[in-house]
Amino acid sequence: MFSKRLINIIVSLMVFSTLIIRGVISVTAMPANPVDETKVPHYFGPYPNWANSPFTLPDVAVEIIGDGAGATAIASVGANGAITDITLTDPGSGYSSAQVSITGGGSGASADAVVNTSGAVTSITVNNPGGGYTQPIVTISGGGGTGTLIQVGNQLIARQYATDFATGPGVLGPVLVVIPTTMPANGFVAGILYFNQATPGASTTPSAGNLFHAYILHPTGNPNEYSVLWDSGEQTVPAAVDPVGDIVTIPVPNIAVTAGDTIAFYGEGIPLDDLGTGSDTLSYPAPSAPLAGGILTLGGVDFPVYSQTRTYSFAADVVDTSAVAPLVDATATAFGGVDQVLLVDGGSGYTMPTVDFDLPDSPDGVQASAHAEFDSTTGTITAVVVDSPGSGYSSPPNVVIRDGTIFDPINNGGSGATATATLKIFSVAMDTYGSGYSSAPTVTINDPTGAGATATATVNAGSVTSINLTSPGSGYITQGGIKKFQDGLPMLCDPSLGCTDNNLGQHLPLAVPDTTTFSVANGFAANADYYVIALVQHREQMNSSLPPTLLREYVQLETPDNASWSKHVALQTDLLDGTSVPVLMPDGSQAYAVDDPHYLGPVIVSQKDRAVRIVFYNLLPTGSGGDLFLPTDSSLMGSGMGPMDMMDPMNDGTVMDGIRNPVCSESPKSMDCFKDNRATLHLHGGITPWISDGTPHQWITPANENTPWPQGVSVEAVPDMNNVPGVPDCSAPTDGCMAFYYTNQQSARFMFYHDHAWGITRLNVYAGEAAGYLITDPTEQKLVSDGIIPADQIPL
Ligand SMILES: [Cu+2]
Repeated sequence: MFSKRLINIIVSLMVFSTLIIRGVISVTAMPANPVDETKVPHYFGPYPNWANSPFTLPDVAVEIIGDGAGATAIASVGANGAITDITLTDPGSGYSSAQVSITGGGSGASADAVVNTSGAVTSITVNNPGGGYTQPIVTISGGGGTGTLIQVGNQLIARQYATDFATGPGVLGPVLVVIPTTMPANGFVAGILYFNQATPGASTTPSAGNLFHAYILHPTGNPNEYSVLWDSGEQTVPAAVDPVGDIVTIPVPNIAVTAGDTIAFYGEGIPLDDLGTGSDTLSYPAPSAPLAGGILTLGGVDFPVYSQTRTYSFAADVVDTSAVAPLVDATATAFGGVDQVLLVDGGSGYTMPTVDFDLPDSPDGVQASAHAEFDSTTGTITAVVVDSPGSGYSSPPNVVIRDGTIFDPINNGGSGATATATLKIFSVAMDTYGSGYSSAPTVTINDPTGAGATATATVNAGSVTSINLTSPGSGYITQGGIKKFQDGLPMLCDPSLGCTDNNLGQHLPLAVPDTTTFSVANGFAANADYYVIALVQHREQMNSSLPPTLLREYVQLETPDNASWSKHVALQTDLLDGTSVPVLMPDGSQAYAVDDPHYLGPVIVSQKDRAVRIVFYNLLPTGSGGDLFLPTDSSLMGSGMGPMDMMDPMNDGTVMDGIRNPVCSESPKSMDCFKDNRATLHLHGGITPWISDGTPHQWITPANENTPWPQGVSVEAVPDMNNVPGVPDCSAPTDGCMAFYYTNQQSARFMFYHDHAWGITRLNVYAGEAAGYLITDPTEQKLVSDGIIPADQIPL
């Protein structure tokens, strides 16, 4: 007899063996001895084993966090789940610092990222080859740093007046004020600042509620004339928070400025002093606000100057990049191919002219080639046509025009022809990479004759250059591994009493019998246990290292007899594509189960000499959705080709022929093939009458399946199970159900029931079509009552 614990161990071994089969174990080297902890797998030892499965969930994740973007890394895990190495897979860009976050099943690992903020120029890409180059010189400029933040304009303080008051707050007033500023030679404006004065002073109102536009102006070169580089749009001075007032910043999208540029505003709300000092320029009345991209002239008709000495609390944040330079300049050489050949002298007397160029300057360059056109009467060269420009020339190659070739010259042939070549630029090679770059410098290619070539530089500043592992930690799983013994066992339980799940949501449900339908009281010769069991396609998570696995599982259906305690689970068919659809009964109604489907359940517990009667519904998906999700060798007898009208496949001895590409392995399957969703029940080890054995030819397809062979040739109904009130009639070949009668005329034992369909039994059982089956008897009960075997029994 089997105690509950023993049954769990047996069932767990079945689960475990399935898991082992699922992962393809790859071992790079054999362990040196049974306790060699450095190799895998290492069964039953203190360390988990790994199986390289593409289906497993990742465990160790390395994330690089910082102000840049794009840096990625992966971790390697060694013995005891310690991290042995972190490899940078993408350096990313834009980082000034970075932290490394390591997450997963283990703990204690940490690492530092090294960020290169003083970069080198790594490469230069030519965007346009140009032409006509004879002495190309590459200049690399700029790119040296992030600049210095400076503030230009006036002090941001409370002043005599909180605002001009030509108009009331809320009306954009006719005042333009240009603030004198000291802009750097190179830089950009990052923000406009003003003081929001909370107390009105000598004004009628505080700053709040007034409207204005902020501007960045660029002098045109004409006296008092400016172009408008940037317009903030209409701003409303907010309510001040501080009792005196606040400095307010208006963000500016890095508008490039140079010496002479300045800032201005149109409107009111900016505090001012009118103390006979100050150098701000006030224009009043200025009837309309300047427009972005427009031109304004101070003192003109639109912006008359109002002569007063004033100072407004208005300023700008400017990033000064004029002093920025790389620590060490990078240098580079431009290489190209022959652009044109210019004939200097045509010579004379040529009969078979050839053209040769010098070898390229770069060792990986390609020699250019050309041919000459000539006047056949005078033998004078008229043109040299470039056939192939070659590459790797840093200066134009010499051009030699011969009669005949260098190896086979024409004696006393033509002479005197000379020509020169020019280059187009194909590449720029770094000679020295420099240092101290934080942004890409400008690349220019200068030449006395050529033009048009452009190039851009790439720098490595701001990239993560390496990751230093500071602590290896332990307990991590390498990505692609399966960790064993990490999940609780699914425990056997009676769903009518309640089940407790393991950490994966699993339990092993008992089937709960209907003891009244087939009973002496109902006119039958003997009492029997009756179950309605269905087969469905369902996902269940088998291990924390794996995503849910697609399975074919048995489940006990809801009937009037068990409806009082049934969990009323609306069954879903989980499809290979990740979607789910409702499971329907043959009549099209939703199928309900007493419990969720669970791998290796429902377990039937029977008693010796008391029959078990089962109505089995095949509720697998139909059509191509019913094709088995496991690889199916349809050339095996019974698993593919139907019994009639199929030609033997042609053996052409090629990878394309019918022998090697069985027609019934195609999806969707041909109508001539047996369906993959055939199924039956077979009580393994049971003494069962042949009509209920579930022989290989006693399978059935789901109702509504479109097939010439809806059921196997030896399907037989249980004679007294037709026309029983409340019991489905499974006598038709297309009803999708079958009836079974198990005698249980055997002593106590552990068995299981599983699929037996012809040609695909092995695959169906592997896919999950198996569940436990026990018989108990009085002998076993006596052993329990005598204390010989444990009293820890299956609840009955
Ligand atoms: Cu068997």
